[in-house]
Amino acid sequence: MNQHITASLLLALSSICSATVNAQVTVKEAWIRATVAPQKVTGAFLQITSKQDAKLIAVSSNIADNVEIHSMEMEGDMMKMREIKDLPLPAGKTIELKPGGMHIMLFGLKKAVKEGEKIKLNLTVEDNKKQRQQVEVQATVKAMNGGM
Ligand SMILES: [Cu+2]
Repeated sequence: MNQHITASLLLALSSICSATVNAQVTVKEAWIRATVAPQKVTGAFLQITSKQDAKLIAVSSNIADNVEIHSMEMEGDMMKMREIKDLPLPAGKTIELKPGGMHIMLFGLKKAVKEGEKIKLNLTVEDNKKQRQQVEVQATVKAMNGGM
């Protein structure tokens, strides 16, 4: 009887532990560039670190119709943005998305985003076992030149 109770307790504990193990992605310094009314596009920036090899495969936000991950690459003399389908997150390495570099782009904004607001971003991260995890991030809206 006692043994049975111990076993189910262990089982319960181990499922709690595996839930914690999945929380392997940390996001810091998330911010979004403020917009003025007619503007339908803006950029989001953050620092993301995964404890395991993983990749960022999607970002969404309830204020935008479509969200893409972009890289900036030189093409001749021009900097060009290109959509990245998945952004590799090597174990333990902090990947920085910042103005002039890789960034998240929000299209079809449903409203202007104002300085000081908090906007929710949902990140989908897939590990090398194809297990997906949702990471919810609160990004702070900063003025046009904030953080540059
Ligand atoms: Cu872009």
